[in-house]
Amino acid sequence: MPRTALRICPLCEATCGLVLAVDDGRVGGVRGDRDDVFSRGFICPKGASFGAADADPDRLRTPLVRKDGELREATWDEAFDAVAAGVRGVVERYGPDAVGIVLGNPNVHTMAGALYPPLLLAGLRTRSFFTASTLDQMPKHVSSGLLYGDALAIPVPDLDRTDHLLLLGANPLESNGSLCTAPDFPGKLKALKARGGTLTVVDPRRTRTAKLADRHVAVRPGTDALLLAALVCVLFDEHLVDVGELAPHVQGVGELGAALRDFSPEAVGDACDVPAGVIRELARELAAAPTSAVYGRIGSCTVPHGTLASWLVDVLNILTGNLDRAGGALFPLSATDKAPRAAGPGRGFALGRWRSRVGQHPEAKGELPLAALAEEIDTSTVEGEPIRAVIAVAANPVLSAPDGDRLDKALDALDFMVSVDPYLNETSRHAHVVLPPPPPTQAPHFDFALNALAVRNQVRYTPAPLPLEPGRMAETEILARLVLAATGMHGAEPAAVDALVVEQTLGKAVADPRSPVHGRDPGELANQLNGDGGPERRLDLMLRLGPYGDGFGARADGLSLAKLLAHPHGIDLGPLEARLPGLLKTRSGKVELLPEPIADDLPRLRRALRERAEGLVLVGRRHLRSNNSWLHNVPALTGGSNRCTLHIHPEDAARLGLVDGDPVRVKGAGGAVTAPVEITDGIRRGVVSLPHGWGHDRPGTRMAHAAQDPGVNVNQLLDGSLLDPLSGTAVLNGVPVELAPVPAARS
Ligand SMILES: Nc1nc2c(c(=O)[nH]1)N[C@H]1C(S)=C(S)[C@@H](COP(=O)(O)OP(=O)(O)OC[C@H]3O[C@@H](n4cnc5c(=O)[nH]c(N)nc54)[C@H](O)[C@@H]3O)O[C@H]1N2
Ligand SMILES: Nc1nc2c(c(=O)[nH]1)N[C@H]1C(S)=C(S)[C@@H](COP(=O)(O)OP(=O)(O)OC[C@H]3O[C@@H](n4cnc5c(=O)[nH]c(N)nc54)[C@H](O)[C@@H]3O)O[C@H]1N2
Ligand code: SF4
Ligand SMILES: [Mo]
Repeated sequence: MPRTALRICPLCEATCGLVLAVDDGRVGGVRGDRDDVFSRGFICPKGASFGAADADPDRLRTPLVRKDGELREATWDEAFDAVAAGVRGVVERYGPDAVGIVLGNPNVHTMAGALYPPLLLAGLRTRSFFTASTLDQMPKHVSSGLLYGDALAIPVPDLDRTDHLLLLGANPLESNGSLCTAPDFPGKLKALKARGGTLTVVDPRRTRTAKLADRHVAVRPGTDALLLAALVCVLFDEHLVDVGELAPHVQGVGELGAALRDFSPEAVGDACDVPAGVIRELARELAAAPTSAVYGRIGSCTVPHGTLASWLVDVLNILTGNLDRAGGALFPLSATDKAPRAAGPGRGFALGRWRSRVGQHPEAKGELPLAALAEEIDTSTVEGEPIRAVIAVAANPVLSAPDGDRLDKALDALDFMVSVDPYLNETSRHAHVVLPPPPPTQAPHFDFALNALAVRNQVRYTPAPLPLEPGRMAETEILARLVLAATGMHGAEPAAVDALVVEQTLGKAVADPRSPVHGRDPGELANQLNGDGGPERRLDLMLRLGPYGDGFGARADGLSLAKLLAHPHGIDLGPLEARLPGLLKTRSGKVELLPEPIADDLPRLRRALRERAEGLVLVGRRHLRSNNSWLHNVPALTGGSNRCTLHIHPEDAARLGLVDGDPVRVKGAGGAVTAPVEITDGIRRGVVSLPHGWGHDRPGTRMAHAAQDPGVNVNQLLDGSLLDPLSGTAVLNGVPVELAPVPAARS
């Protein structure tokens, strides 16, 4: 029978509500859910292709286990037997640090990815922990950790109410937004302009977002921290600093002004290629606007001074009195956050509690740089055990991280590797066991991670639109079994994993005098939990103990899973509200404006004033119909302008004798690739751009459509040595490259 089913889209951070037309176990049409309390019917071309992506025939249906060197279909029991033997063998022989855990981006888009990896990490107790964050937003975590004492406290621009948005290194018209969950980000920018607000975009490319802006500043790649420091400098210089109501909760304003004194607009102008006059004007506008918000993303994170730039974004919001107020940048409060606590000193945030074995990179937020994974596997000349087994969940670092060729070899030499992945791709082809999750239509959805970054507080849950096909295993169960197999409890019931979490969480809650369930019987509370299985019961638990929860009866109208299920289009929890000082966990109990690790990194920024590499630098780009490395197998989402071409300015092309469409050799520190030239004045002089996630021509993969137009792996140009030192984040933008025409092309 044809019917419709709701599903929150997992394909980007916007979390749009979709209405799927379902017939005979398949998705027909897809439209945006007009009744969704948050996305209000918005949908993009990726969401519209959700059915095609979901039904991709190359998605694996059964586990694969390597026998005699070859990956063959196997039963789930055989697969988990092999995982237990493989991981435990390495742990017992070499210790837990010899097992690397690698988590990729889609973990923030699945319930399983939120609920189980923390248990895997805690159970295995390995320090060899890597995620896509160190190719992405780790600088923001570090800056938040240092400023607020909480690496997860990330303020988001109040898109719906701000009068002035300064956006750096983000292209939400293609990406649909990041660290700022906002369905219809493009519409919100248009609405900002329609209500008389101002949009400034800082990007070396004239992106679709930049075209929408009142002003586009084509900054030189990698110099946002200098530009932002100069804005701060002007605020101090021209007596425009006004911290406003936040003043009692902020320390270090004076010290900050002194520390940034030498970064005047005149001093940074040459390095940034932005005239001093423009910088002064930007600063004055920020200060003069009734409300304003500064927001930076990939182009300001994955650069040599990513942490400083991320910190300066918040510093500007603070100095203009716009942090934590409507129209500025605010901290969301999601339904599964911990209930807010009373203000006061916290434990603070520590960096570098341990270091990586080979490169001696400091940990950040418990993670080591993903760019250092290969060396941690293939280097045995340094003291300590190399990584000999890898557990990869939703990760494709062979394409996403620097120097995929080296990682390819390293992964191939492992004693054991398991990938939880729907595809046999560039990374999972190295695994001894591949555990495929079901397609999204067979999985329920709740945004544990992204609701905490949303521009409006709201909560939505969509149960699985379709039942699991025979032979399928829910990803939550796959990960629960993986936790058991990897931690020496192979064979135990996966439900025991969830039951243990429930027991521990309730145990803590009843002992906490501030909890609404203080003093109650945990067993009785556990019996009250609803849900079809462990993951749903855990969701119910988090909702009920959360800031909007029913507290197991303490607040009659509060949230619970039952209430959420009764509101299939979600529940609006209102606009973002001020959360300071309660949210602060710094040792001082204040916003620490000039933390020591930041101050210690300023001399490096000062040196950057004078360093200006000659020659071309490379930046990335995203296409609306792409998603990192894994959607190139869906025909509806490929072709047209979604191609792996090298964007170059007409003058640079002419100087190098390059003709549109010709192949060009691009050389970087880590290697060389050949891609077709696309000449466009949408990019500034001196800068070229290649998208990431391409390079689908490796043998042993099973992504037939992607392999037809493989593109090249931009990250092969990197050797993995360039990192933002505070966060361990790879420098993926502003990378020096050389170009050479490919002679054969002219015949
Ligand atoms: N040069 C350059 N490199 C970049 C970037 C850049 O801008 N420029 N961006 C970086 C960023 S921001 C990120 S986040 C990383 C992403 O890096 P990764 O996370 O390594 O890559 P993804 O392509 O997002 O996909 C990871 C894997 O998840 C699998 N997958 C998809 N859906 C599911 C699911 O539901 N469950 C499971 N278990 N697996 C699933 C896919 O098949 C794929 O193998 O790339 C980074 N790399
Ligand atoms: N369609 C699509 N959507 C996606 C993804 C995708 O692959 N495709 N990936 C998702 C993921 S994992 C993430 S993290 C987000 C990322 O979301 P965004 O941050 O919006 O990502 P990008 O589109 O890469 O935009 C980064 C911009 O920074 C610019 N840039 C490069 N270097 C610099 C610099 O030094 N300074 C400044 N100011 N700008 C610079 C680039 O030209 C580019 O336009 O997108 C998510 N959404
Ligand atoms: S904007 Fe993102 S969440 Fe919304 S439909 Fe498109 S891919 Fe899905
Ligand atoms: Mo990302």
